[in-house]
Amino acid sequence: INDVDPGTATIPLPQSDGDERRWSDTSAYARKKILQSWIQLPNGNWELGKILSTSGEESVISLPEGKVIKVISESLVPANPDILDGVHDLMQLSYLNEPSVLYNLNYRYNQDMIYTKAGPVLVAVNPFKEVPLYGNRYIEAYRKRSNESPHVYAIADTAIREMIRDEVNQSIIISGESGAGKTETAKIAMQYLAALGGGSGIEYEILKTNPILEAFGNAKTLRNDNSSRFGKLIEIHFSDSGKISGAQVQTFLLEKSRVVQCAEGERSYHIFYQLCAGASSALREKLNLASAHEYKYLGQSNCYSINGVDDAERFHTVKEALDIVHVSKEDQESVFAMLAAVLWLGNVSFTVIDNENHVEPVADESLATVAKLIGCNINDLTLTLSKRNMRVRNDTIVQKLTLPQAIDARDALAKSIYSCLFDWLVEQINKSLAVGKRRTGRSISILDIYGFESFDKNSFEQFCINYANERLQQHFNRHLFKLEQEEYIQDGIDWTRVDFEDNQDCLSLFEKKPLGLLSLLDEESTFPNGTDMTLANKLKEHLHSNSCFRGDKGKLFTVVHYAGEVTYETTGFLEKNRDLLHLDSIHLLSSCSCLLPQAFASSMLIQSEKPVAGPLYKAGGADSQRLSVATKFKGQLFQLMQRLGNTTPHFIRCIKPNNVQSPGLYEQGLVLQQLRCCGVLEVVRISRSGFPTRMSHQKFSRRYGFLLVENIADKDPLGVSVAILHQFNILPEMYQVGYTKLFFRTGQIGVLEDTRNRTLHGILRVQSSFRGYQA
Ligand code: AOV
Ligand code: MG
Repeated sequence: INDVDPGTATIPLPQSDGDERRWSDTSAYARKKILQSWIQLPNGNWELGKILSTSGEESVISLPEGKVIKVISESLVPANPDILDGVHDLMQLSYLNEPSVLYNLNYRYNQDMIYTKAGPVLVAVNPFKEVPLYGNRYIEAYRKRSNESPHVYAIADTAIREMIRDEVNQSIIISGESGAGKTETAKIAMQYLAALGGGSGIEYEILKTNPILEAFGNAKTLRNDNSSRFGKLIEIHFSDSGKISGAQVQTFLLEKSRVVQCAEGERSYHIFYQLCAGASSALREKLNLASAHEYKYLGQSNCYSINGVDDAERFHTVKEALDIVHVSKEDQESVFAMLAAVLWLGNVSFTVIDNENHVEPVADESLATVAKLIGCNINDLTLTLSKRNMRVRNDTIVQKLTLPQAIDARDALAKSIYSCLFDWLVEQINKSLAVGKRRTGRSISILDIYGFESFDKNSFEQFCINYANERLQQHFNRHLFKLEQEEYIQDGIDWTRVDFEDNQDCLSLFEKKPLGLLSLLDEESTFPNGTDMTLANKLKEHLHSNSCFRGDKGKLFTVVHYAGEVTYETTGFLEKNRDLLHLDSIHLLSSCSCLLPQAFASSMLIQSEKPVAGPLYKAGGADSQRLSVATKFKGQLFQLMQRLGNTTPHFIRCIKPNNVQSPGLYEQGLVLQQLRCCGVLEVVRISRSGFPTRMSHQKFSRRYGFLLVENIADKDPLGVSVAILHQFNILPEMYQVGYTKLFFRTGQIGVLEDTRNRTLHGILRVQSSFRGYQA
């Protein structure tokens, strides 16, 4: 919310009622002053036209290419005077409508001004190229507050100041669709905080967590060449003196399935390709490492490289970063060995051993290498991949595996190894970052999760990712609408609470018990005979009347998310939700001689602590000792929201201007859809329909007091303020007097500011500073 900035407030605004979107909303007075209007072209895009004449029903408009058209006046969407082109804050727009917002963002985007404020929210439009906005010179300028252009740096700076001033922990919450720029934005915020320094190089270590976590947790998807496949909250701790004293990383639900399977044109985790491309010949020999093309897990998606990315070079960056966060060379080598083991595991093939189609792994190089790398007996590995021990009451039954079962067992093992490794790395990072062991000071947390995703085919991963985004959206809504209104109430102004539209219905669809998506999914996951089809049917049976749900044919169902509809296919849902790891695999992982048992113990504690009979997720539900993936995730998200709830949030909304990751391409429709679903316009609207301009009584009386004709010598700031308001005939509905501040509707202060300037310049009638506009 901006205090009045003398540089921008001199605009003689066509007086609006505060919230004009359409022609019909404007007053007759305002209409005469509107010179330009937005015209929607058949392709949906908006174009700016000059209003040549308007006579009641019809208006004549000239379009840029010289075309003159007639339109129904009612369809005109008022455009802002040119002087408002590219304002820093959307709240400054006289006419707040979709085309005006789109235009403003585009105008700035074309000049590499990718950041714009939307009231309290920072909007960041992904430039898909390097923009000259970062680095020490900029950091310094924002630190000194000599650069007022909206920026992530400014947000980080405000967070620091508010943390110190209010003694409250802060959070920077970054959201937006996949590929919109969240992870880059998070890094830019970290860069600013790190520049504060800490001592003992801790700030440097914090920055180095990025290449590590990205190598192991990011991958190329169809939406983003560097897509985060996990959620991340990094909490940066500060000492009382405002220096960085340490940090802690928390991660959420890594997409494990990518290790064994990914879609055409996508890649598995970067680190696999980096290892294959960058390992020294000594390491290659030690790990019996082949090239990426020789591994089946990497080969199935037909994509090995990313434009402009040198995997070998990245590998060295990752190794250096591991050095910096104190992962020993030995441990690094063990990590690489585990990665190689995963790759070789994917090459293990099976052969039929009897006439009931039972299989056994082929005793080839792949199998031998896996056993060697993870440090287990080759027979144990063979058994794990061909038989399953099941305990039924007090007996142990040995079940031989068929080919699909054996492949599942193999893939489950690969996924577990990888996810243990990931958790282990995070643990090592945290050990290294926990420098200031006593956490007495305050913290700033930066949240960067995977963005909302909608592909042609959406599975369990998208289901979880989009659910997380739904939660985050609620946090955003509640906070912005609540916060705004609380300030009014605190200052005692007359304000009728505005209820806001939130996404509670969609969240309830997920969370309601017992008939919500998550509960039904869990229930079906406990049925041994549950299949993807029975799950789909169950969802449709119980949820068909929910307005956020639609049952489609077969295994398909659609959820109406805040960001749009997504159709999910239940294939693999049950298996991924159960995330079954058989007893045999658990034994194998906890007994081999590598870093896995240690990693396994910490990351899979819940499972290994109480070995459960047979499939871990037991029929009956009641005595399932292990939480399903979705339920665990839900718990994590609740915890996260609680943690964030105790902080002062700063929101950044990343916007993706095109779907092809190209610079300079701004697709109106795509941007608009994101602005709409993120509620950006609504935030501005709520902020505007309220009283977005605030000024303390003191400041107001100082600034405009000299304009008064009456004697004010004996008046206090409040008295002076009221006198000013009267002298200038500011309509009572246009302002509110609070206990400490004056609150104004949009544009009101402009009149005063204008008079002040004219008086200061000694002229009564300034030439209007903007083109073509008659004052
Ligand atoms: P995401 O985090 O929002 O997607 P990223 O932060 O990975 O998106 O951004 C995607 C790509 O956009 C980056 O790899 C950069 O090429 C480019 N980019 C984003 N922000 C900037 C910037 N400020 N300057 C230059 N390039 C930028 V996902 O993780 O997929 O939801 O799950
Ligand atoms: Mg990301």
